[in-house]
Amino acid sequence: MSERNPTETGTLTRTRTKTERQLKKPPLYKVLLHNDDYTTREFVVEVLKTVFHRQEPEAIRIMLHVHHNGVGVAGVYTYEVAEMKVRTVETLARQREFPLMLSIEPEE
Ligand code: TYC
Repeated sequence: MSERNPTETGTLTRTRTKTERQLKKPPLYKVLLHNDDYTTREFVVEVLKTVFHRQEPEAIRIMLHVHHNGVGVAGVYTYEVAEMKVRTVETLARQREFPLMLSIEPEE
């Protein structure tokens, strides 16, 4: 369907077809976990399972990646969800007096 609508300035606008319409995806953000010397491996695996919905083997793999490389991706989300994940994990970590650090960065 392509209706042409003249405007006062003479510009033509056209209604977009369904395939032409931009089904815009929101920008996505990585939630990064950072290594430290005090947070236990068990706690990191637990948050990866409970907050980031990882299965145990994947949680262990991510935790070990962070332990050996200093940083790793816990999950990828919209900005608001990413922020909430970070706050939730920080709250859980501080309750246990762990210094666990997280950050958010845009996905390519
Ligand atoms: N390096 C910690 C230890 O040896 C484990 C750890 C892994 C801590 C990942 C934080 O994001 C982290 N207990």
